Amino acid sequence: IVGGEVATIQEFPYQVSVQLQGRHICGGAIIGIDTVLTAAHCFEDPWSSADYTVRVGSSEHESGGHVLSLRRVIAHGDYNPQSHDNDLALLILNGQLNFTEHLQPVPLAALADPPTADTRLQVSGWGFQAEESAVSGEVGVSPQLRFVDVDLVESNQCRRAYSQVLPITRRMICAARPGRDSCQGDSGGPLVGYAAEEGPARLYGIVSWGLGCANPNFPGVYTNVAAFRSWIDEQLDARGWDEL
Ligand code: 4AZ
Repeated sequence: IVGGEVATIQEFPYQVSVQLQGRHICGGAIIGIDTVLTAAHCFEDPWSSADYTVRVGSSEHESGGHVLSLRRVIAHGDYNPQSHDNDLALLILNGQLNFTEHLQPVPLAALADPPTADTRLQVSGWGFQAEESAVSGEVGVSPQLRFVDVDLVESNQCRRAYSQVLPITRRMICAARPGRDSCQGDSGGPLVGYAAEEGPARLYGIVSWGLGCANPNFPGVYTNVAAFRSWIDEQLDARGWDEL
């Protein structure tokens, strides 16, 4: 998270750290009693699901809360690592979560309620606080969860920004604000929005990709969660039958 502030887990109780062999690699969001939504690109490497865990209920990725192993990883079948299209995966946890003030699911945004310029958007994670961290490799991820406010970038504007780079599909949404962005290590984590003054956070996006971090020419690009509501429901329904 670039240009943000330290967050408590009570403020982002759906935030999880996805870990490979005990090291933070990605964020994720709790969406059900045993279900986490994250990015498919977090699972590109040829590791088995036994090598991954998630830490829930803690604002520190290295301590606190609970660590759970994965029963199953369901990456989207049409995920394209070159175009970043369909960049999402469901993680089915081994065991059920006990919801507390530190640990809560976040409701998914609906296609009928797209974000607007007025939607207050926040992205959270343990990722790099500057793009240069990626180059020097010295700073690395933040020990403490951080968050930042961003604004929706209208899709045509985002498409123009990336016109020489990659297509921005309807399955992506873009967000930016000067000096503020998600960055490496925030991937898979939640972009939530508040449609009204009061009212619950909704999960609008999953941190997916972008050229650099807080580059004024290139917004952050997020998987458009609302576009995958039926895919998510289908996976979770099918799972119910499989496991009977
Ligand atoms: C990454 O490398 C990454 N500024 C994540 C988010 C963004 C850029 C890169 C968005 O995982």
